[in-house]
Amino acid sequence: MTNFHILTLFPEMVLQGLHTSILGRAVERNCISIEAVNIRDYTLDKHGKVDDYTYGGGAGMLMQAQPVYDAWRAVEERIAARGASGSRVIYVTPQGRTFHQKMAQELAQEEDLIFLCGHYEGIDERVLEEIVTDEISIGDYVLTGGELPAMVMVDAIARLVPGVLHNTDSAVTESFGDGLLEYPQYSRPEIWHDKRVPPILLSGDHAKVDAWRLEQSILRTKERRPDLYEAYCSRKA
Ligand code: 4G3
Repeated sequence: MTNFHILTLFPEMVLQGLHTSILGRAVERNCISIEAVNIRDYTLDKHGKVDDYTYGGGAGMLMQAQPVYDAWRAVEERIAARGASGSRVIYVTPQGRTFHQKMAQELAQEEDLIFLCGHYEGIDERVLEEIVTDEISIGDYVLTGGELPAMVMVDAIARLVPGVLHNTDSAVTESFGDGLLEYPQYSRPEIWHDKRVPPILLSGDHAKVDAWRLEQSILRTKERRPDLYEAYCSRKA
């Protein structure tokens, strides 16, 4: 069971996206919980403002420290009421380390995970220094907010939490579980647009099927992701 807490200015966006399909059913079955906390609810500004200009000038606005800090405190208090504390706080930012499958596996072991989604040009550095334990990016591109990256990470982590996927080994067998890309897959019909399903897959010989799939995974990885292929070869050597 992992409890995801998402600090955001757009709670509906996050909840809408994450309560759909497999993760929605996992929430209903109490395998995970997903809570979105609206940072704006914690501002002390009478007009509900959460951003301001940056000292030193330059374009754009910055999220202020106070509402972010108070929203985080409220979440930490709820977690403490259940007897847990010191939860990891992940700030979703292009300045972070790039997210990958091993990070997802490690984070899936945590009881509580707090995601902090920034907007505008980011968040006042002083509150980040006080509450953030991990700065993570989903890749080298800039988005309008941290919500989509947080949703990407929650999805990647949640599917590794025990019970979320029904097929227990699909979470490990798929791409990156062993550092290789997935092999090609086929379903009915046997012939489509003059293309046949590789005959070995119809042979019923499970050992041969497994060997073929591994070979295809290796070929694909070598072709498409030479970086992953090199790492795979080093591990095997
Ligand atoms: C903080 C994350 C947040 C600073 C966030 C922009 C892309 C990613 C934001 C900042 C984001 C990513 C919001 N865009 N690559 N936008 O994970 O400059």
